[in-house]
Amino acid sequence: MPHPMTATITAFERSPDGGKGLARDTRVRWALEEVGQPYEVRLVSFRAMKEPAHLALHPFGKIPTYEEGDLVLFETGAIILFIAERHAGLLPNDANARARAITWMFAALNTVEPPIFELANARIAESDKSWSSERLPLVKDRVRSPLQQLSAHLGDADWIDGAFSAGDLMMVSVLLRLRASGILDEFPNLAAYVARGEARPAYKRAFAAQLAINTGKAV
Ligand code: GTB
Repeated sequence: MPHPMTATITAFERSPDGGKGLARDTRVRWALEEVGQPYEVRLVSFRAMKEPAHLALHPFGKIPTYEEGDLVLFETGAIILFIAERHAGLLPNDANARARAITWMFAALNTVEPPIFELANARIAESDKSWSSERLPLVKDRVRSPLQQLSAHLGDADWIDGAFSAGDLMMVSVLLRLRASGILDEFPNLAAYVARGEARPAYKRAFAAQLAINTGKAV
């Protein structure tokens, strides 16, 4: 029997990536693993996501959601910030360092992720359009632009601002999606940064848990 305050998150019943860890529940699982909190998972089909029961949790009909007691959250930024503020391990104690870590979470979500999301859309949803191949180089350059600056900022540091934080967790989660495009490898220090994130035991547990759902193998 789970403890009544054990959080429940939602995830794809069957992720389109087949368990590569690219769906956004992985980053929430990772945050929960970093702070050592157990969680339950409720799997949702694409159809159920748009039905009233799920829309009552997530007004935009997406995953992941986060339920803990009476509290229901959506948006991975809000969920991970909630987890990081509630439990030790993802935000520094110093107030300014904490504010900077949160700034990097926003940078990942508002500056780095949008062009990466757009590239995924261009490659998948627009690939059959006559203008797709003409547009793609432009979309890729929009991805590269913040990465050049991020790469210069990171330099040869392990993490973005001192010790590993929720800012790194979010940034690595966002950059992961680029691997298949080859663009991540254009920035060796960012590729190594992502590999460092993936090597963390908490990430490995999160990845294994979502993979198990998509391959039907118990963790
Ligand atoms: N801004 C929201 C957040 O950060 O929580 C975005 C949530 C979101 O887009 N969720 C997606 C979803 O529910 C799943 S993660 N989509 C279903 C729908 O819109 O109907 C996006 C995603 C989906 C699939 C892959 N993949 O298979 O590679 C990768 C990422």
